Amino acid sequence: MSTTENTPETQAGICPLTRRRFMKGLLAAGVLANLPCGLLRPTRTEAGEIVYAGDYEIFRNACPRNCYDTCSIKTYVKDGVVQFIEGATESTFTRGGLCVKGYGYTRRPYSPDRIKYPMVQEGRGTGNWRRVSWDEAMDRIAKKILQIQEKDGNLLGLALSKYSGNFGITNYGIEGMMSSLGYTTRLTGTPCWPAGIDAQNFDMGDMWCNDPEDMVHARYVILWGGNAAWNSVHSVKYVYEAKRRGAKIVVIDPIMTQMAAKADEYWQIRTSTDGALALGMARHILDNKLYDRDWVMANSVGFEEFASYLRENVTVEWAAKESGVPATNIIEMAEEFATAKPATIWIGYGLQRHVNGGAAVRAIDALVAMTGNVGKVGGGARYGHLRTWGFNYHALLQKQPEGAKGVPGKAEVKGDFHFAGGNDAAAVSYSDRILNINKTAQVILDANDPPIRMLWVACKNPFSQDFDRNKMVKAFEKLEMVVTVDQFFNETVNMSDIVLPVTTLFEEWTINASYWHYWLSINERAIQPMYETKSDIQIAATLSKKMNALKPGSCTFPTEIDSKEWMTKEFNQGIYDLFGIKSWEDLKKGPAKAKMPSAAWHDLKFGTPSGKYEFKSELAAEWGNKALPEYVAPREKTDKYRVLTPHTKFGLHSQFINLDWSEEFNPKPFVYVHPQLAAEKNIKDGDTVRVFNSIGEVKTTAKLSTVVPSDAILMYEAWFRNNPYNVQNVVDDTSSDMGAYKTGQPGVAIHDQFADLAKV
Ligand SMILES: Nc1nc2c(c(=O)[nH]1)N[C@H]1C(S)=C(S)[C@@H](COP(=O)(O)OP(=O)(O)OC[C@H]3O[C@@H](n4cnc5c(=O)[nH]c(N)nc54)[C@H](O)[C@@H]3O)O[C@H]1N2
Ligand SMILES: Nc1nc2c(c(=O)[nH]1)N[C@H]1C(S)=C(S)[C@@H](COP(=O)(O)OP(=O)(O)OC[C@H]3O[C@@H](n4cnc5c(=O)[nH]c(N)nc54)[C@H](O)[C@@H]3O)O[C@H]1N2
Ligand code: SF4
Ligand SMILES: [Mo]
Repeated sequence: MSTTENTPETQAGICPLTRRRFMKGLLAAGVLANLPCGLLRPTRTEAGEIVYAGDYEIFRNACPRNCYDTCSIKTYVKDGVVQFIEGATESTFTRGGLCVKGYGYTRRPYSPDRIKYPMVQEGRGTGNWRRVSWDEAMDRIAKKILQIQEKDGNLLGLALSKYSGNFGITNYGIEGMMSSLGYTTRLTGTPCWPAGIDAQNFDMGDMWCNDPEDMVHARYVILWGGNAAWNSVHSVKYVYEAKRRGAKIVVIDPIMTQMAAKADEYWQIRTSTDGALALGMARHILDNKLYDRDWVMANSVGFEEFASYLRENVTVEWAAKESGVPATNIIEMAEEFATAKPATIWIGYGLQRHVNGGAAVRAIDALVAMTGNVGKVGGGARYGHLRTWGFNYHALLQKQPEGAKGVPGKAEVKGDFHFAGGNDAAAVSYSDRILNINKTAQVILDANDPPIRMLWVACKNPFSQDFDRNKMVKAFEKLEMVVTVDQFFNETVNMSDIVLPVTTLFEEWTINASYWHYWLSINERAIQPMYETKSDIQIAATLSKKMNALKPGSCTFPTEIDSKEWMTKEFNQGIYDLFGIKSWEDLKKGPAKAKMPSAAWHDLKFGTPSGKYEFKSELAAEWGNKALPEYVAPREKTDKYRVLTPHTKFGLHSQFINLDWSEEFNPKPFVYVHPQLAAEKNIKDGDTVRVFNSIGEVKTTAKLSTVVPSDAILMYEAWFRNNPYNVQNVVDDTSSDMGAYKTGQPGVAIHDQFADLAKV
């Protein structure tokens, strides 16, 4: 391993080039508008391929973040060092470009802040870190696991907190590692999109979206509760192309987002009232016979009951009053949507993070279905899909050691293992203890039989991304040992006893599929792992070696693994056929696109119990919801103003913003306040303010802005490395209405939060 040649010091020679490439990326991303371009002087071949002068080895990578776009990346390496990267041109989706965050990747492996070695902290939060060998780190960890086993007679005292830090398929080996140790406690579910997933499953029998590339064929596009201009930058070109071809673009969001600014029409809806707006539109469409009667008759059940519900309970005036969108505009939008063929709605994830979020998604789905837009090219209720994720999950599926005990009874695997944590369905007598990831702090505090003694954190930053931070502090106090596997010293690492350094995307093999577009990429090892970093599956193998040395048979995970081979073991004939490739090696030439029709539900064979689109879903009722897509009222206010904490342009959750390169153009966080609200509170632009409620407070700088409604406070979720800013101080763990059916746990009402604010 040539780690000695591959350090920030040896980087010095190439740094300016890497940096220029980054700046150029920023230019492309529109971040730096006035810098002179052409610094790299690339040339184009006749085929249009961009080539750079010099001798580079080119590798295939993929952005493994939890991002719609899952970009295919081409990585240029010289002397074992990443020089620069670009979006792969072979993917018509990535189309040669990355985002402002992605262009910062070249800094990530070489950042001086990176966690380089295993380290032990004497006293959580003290910063008193000491470098230790892998052997010592593993020895401490393995002995603790064996001690728990000894004390409790099982390993339910060992819990895993893992979510979306890296969505590479082989990273399901983290869940695999837990299974290989025994029956453990799993924090399952997803904070991200579960209410919408259940909603789409109740309506259609699965979550399945049209190819985003076919949005160009839409004649009318509603972007409802999503900010694609920041959160799925590569999709926006299809929105623009649809517009160029004559489509009308409408955005519905309480915040006037960047996406709203680019639309033809923007409606600043009252937060959490989307169900009312959708139902109001549906009522008008029904009354004016603008629905697609043939489609509804042939392909759905329960439409008559839905129509009765609308006639008896919904009027356009009521919808206007609830949502704040004027009745004349609801009528206009309903008529335009119903008569444009095809019309589509992109349902954002922000929309469903509410106590009535699943119900709202069902009402929006109903609008798309009743106008006959489901199953059509350029149509669809677009939310997400997992149709290209049919891997072997070889890394995930590990057996428990002989004689392992857990929760008595056969594992009841609710939902999809993508969300449910991969517990072993074949388990006969015992199962894992399954707890709700969206209530991580609470379930740690509540679990007593046995208590959670040890927490393994990987691909997850609970202090930054989970809810009710002050409760999380208390929960961590109850833990006897916390091990975090990460790249940077974030707040969760600071609250751990042991940290293990993990590889970046350039340093390990894996595969990346998208939950949005239809492309598949392999991720090659482009450089050797820096310092003493290891990937999560290599860490699992190292742990297994130690466990078995201390107590033979105590861990079934292989003790030596070849990561490249493990990547290849995830492929099967189904994947090859779907992507039209003969072998995974074909992906070395570039990403491949699934050979699927672009329209989800194109054959109109739905996955519901009736096989049809279900306006009325008994399954929804069984899971504690209304059978019809009825309106569910918003959460009662718990404080003066609503707090919105959506995603930022500059970071992906707690990732990217901490990099020194990013700090240059996004140095600090703000709370965005409407001038009217600011005036009431005597707050001026630039003042330090306190946003506070019953669970905590956030102190930061006010920025006055009319993009925010006057009854709401906006703070983007983020982690700044030199700033205690953390929105989870004021975001509690209230559940959303749906999610339990497919993901095992209800979602979380991230945007149903309230607080007051005051000048400091
Ligand atoms: N207030 C508020 N809270 C939210 C949201 C919101 O909108 N507002 N959004 C929610 C949503 S949608 C989501 S998806 C979640 C996301 O929550 P998380 O999944 O926790 O998000 P990330 O910050 O992307 O990643 C977590 C950690 O993984 C680490 N990591 C990266 N690569 C690897 C790797 O290969 N191995 C290991 N072991 N670690 C790695 C990163 O450095 C980071 O510290 O947050 C949720 N929380
Ligand atoms: N740059 C960047 N890109 C990302 C991410 C990131 O953190 N940064 N995160 C990735 C992940 S994990 C996810 S889940 C997606 C999220 O993608 P999106 O769903 O697009 O993003 P969010 O920021 O969660 O929420 C989008 C919008 O929902 C709005 N919203 C909140 N409540 C309501 C409501 O009641 N009604 C309506 N109509 N709108 C509402 C918010 O104001 C916000 O503008 O993006 C992915 N891409
Ligand atoms: S964060 Fe999203 S848009 Fe940016 S490089 Fe990664 S996948 Fe692409
Ligand atoms: Mo997410």
